Amino acid sequence: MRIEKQQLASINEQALPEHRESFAHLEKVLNNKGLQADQIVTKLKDFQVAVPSWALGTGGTRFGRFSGGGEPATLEDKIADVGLLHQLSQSAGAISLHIPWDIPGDVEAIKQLADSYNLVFDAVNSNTFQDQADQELSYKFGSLCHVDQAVRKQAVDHNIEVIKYGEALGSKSLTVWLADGSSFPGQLNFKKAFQRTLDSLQQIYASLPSDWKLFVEYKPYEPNFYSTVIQDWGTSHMLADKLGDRAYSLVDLGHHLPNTNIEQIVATLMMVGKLGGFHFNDSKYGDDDLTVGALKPYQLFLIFNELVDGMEDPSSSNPYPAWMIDASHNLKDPMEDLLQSLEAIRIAYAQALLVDRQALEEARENNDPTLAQEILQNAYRTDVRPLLAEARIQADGALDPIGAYRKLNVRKELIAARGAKSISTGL
Ligand SMILES: [Mn+2]
Repeated sequence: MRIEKQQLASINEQALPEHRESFAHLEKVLNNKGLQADQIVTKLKDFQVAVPSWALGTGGTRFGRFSGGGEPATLEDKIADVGLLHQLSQSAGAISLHIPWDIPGDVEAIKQLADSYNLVFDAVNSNTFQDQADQELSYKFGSLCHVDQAVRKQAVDHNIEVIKYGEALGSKSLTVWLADGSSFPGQLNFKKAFQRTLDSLQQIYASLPSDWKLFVEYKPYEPNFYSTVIQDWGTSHMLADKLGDRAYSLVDLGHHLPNTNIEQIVATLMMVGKLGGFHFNDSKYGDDDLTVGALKPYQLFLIFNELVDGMEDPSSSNPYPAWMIDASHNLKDPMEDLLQSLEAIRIAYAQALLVDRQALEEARENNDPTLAQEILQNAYRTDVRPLLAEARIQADGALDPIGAYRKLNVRKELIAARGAKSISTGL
């Protein structure tokens, strides 16, 4: 399904006068603070977040999965769904593929299809956390860390194959997330497991094209419940540091123990130029993979405050990070959920752009925590949604993406085209 430009324009028309009014008001408020609304709108238009190919279907839990209708069963359908999200939000201009769930058959046709929706291919993701039907050796006891050299080789070869698919599509990075670890004390030799993982990653890194980056993701627990080989940002950083200049850590919001100070991790990694990518989601307990901003929008703002600080620091050698939503939805329409996540990410980004960094630094130098809090919360408590809406309007998107999605009966149309029982590959 493709939405005609005219359809969106007529849906937008009704709410346009109200938007113009609230944008003009906000523009004035920001102006009084010495901020240019149009500059922030431009930054918002440039801020694109990748949608992973596995997020378009209804997610499940280990207790079951309640599929919705009209799910994309093929890579072509998934690209079409991300295309719709991008058309509505003008902020989902990239797709991140998971191999082997989404192996491109006809690469040229896939590239053309993505291009027709103005989508590029972001990081490719390997999968050595589950066994595939045609797989020779099992990953039950790990992949890159496995005690058996043959299993490690199979996992390394898989990652190299994923790089090849990514190269054909124009991707420039590989994300490695490992489930490797142990569920019982004594099961694994921690030191040997780390060394074997490093050795395997070094082999993958050696196959990385010269203009590519390797992202090492970390996670404290699950699916293993006693130890994870790459358990935290420090371990991920040790590996990235040993691998070389093109290896980076990747921060996934849900991959921390409760109440971890993620913004501090972000600041520290950017300080040493080693934050490569970022996965957005939200959680209350663990890797809940809930809608971004659903639970902790202030934490998201504090994280963006550090991200913006790192990105705007002229002395920082950190590359522009790769942004991706990494969430799974078992109740909502996945498309609506992704639209909510895209909005929450950009709200936090826009709020972080409002922070008066000079005044904040002065407050810090003066040991004035009260003023520092005022500065941060003044930015956080500003309703920046008219800036986001303006960015969308200027880019021919929807004034109200979810409203437009519902008015256009997108899900109903997708069910009509794909059936009520189509099931998406993935989690
Ligand atoms: Mn992730």
